[in-house]
Amino acid sequence: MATESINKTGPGPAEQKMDLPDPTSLVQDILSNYPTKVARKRAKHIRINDPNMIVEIEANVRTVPGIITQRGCCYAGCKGVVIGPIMDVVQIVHGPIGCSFYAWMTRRNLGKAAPGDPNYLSYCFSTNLQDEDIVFGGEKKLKQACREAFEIFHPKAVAIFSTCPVGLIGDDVHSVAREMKTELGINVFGFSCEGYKGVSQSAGHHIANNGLFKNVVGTLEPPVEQTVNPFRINLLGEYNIGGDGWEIERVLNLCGIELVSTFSGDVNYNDIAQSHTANLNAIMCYRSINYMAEMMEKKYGIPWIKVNFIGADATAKSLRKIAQYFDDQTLINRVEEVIEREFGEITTIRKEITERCKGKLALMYVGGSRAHHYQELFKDIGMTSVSAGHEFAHRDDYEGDNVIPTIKVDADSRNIEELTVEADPLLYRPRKTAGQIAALEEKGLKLQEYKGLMADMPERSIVIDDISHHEMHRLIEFYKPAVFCSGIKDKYVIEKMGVPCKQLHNYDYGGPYAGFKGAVNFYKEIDRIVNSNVRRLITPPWESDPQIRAEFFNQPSRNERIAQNAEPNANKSI
Ligand code: CFM
Repeated sequence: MATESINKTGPGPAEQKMDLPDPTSLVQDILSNYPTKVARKRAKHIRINDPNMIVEIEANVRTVPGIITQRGCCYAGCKGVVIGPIMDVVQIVHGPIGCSFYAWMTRRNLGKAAPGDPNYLSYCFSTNLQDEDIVFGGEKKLKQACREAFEIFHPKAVAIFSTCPVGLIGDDVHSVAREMKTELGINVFGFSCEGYKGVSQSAGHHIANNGLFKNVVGTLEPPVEQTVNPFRINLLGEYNIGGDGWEIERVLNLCGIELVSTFSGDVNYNDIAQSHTANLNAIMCYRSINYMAEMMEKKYGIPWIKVNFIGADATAKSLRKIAQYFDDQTLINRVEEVIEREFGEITTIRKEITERCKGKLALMYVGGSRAHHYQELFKDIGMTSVSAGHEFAHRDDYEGDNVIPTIKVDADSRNIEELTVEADPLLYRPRKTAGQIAALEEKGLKLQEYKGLMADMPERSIVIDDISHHEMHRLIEFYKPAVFCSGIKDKYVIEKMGVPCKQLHNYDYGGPYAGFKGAVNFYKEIDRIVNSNVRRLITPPWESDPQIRAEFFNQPSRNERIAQNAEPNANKSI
């Protein structure tokens, strides 16, 4: 019984094809509501999918002004997403207090420091720029903030983040960081991650990757006795939202795989500083951290593989992939034992929930990787992801990384620094020989490869990049999905249409959803959501008694009413 479930990988794209209606009329309908110029632009972001013949989709370009996008800013991607979760670095936001407030515990990247170790996640450090600082410059205030933070906390490192006004007035955060580094004797580094850079938070990911790579990675050599386990890996692009990273680590540890560093959930400065000693980089969120993986491969010789720990089948597959990479029979056996044991608990509940959920439709529109990853969880319980897309992904996230050489570099991307990386004369150590890599490829494991979202989606599903509320509205009317997964900006628009919305950014305060225990949590949550009767049993107040009546514009004019003598106080002036 267990074996049967373990080997099951869910319905493949071809099996799902039959159920899906032809969405051509839907696409036409969506576009016909736009002005011609907007329709022309948006048409390039909407694709009817064919996993066997992947077509080009427009992505990572500016949102059409006036359209409500779900995207965030460059500062959000750098401070909020990638650097923010590092627990023991004091992170000073150089800017008005609003920018700091926005990034203050709004993303559920959990972190628990070891007893006695600092954890600054709950703090909000800001230079609180005022009008006079904008006029006369804010560098002095920034230096003062660094000194104050050092005096109070004595952290290992301080990171400084630029916000829009800082970029506009030209404060040089990097020269301040250099000066403070010498003065305070700790690592101080700055990020030019002004909110307006690039077209979304994606630009901030890249800037954060560059900063961590230049200033932290490779700066600490761990004692030899700490590096004896050959199966030492970094987990890249895992931010411990709702405790996901903890569940993944539990499973990895059961298999005997040691986590050197997680970029950057529940992580310390020193973990990242010694991450160059790992023997593999396993990537969860490719979008936010692929730059780091590429740079570490070039400088230190660490290969990367794409993994996905979202979904029980996907977790089993990823563990097997890691074991295959290390090519060690003991590890392979242990991984199989762990999978068998963990599935023992999952199988019954999954079967029961699949009975109630199978055949239902899910739509998901999230940031840059979850719209792909979560399809595996839905497959686990027999549901189909009929339409999905990212807010700020690039073409490689959709079409696979083989299209990277064909991506046009526009003015917005040119704005972001591309580091030139070479092999480190002392620390470069290829983890696999050319012969070993060829042997792995022969067995089906290709290193440095991500196939993207479209290859995994069924034929005739719809993929939309940087979706608008109008498009979302039409999708819901067309598919009447059982659940729509997205974020807070659109959650209540969706729910007012009578469709339950599951937030996949912060999980609506739930989670973890990764790994094996996380998968069970998600099955139960989705079962509760899609099989709840609440929406069928009540009529929402705006349907039975709308406050603004749609007939308003069809009312007779005042003169008409007077003529009809329909108004009792017709002669009274208004
Ligand atoms: Fe990567 Fe993320 Fe995501 Fe992301 Fe984000 Fe996020 Fe996200 Mo919200 S790093 S791209 S910038 S998986 S915060 S933890 S949920 S949009 S899909």
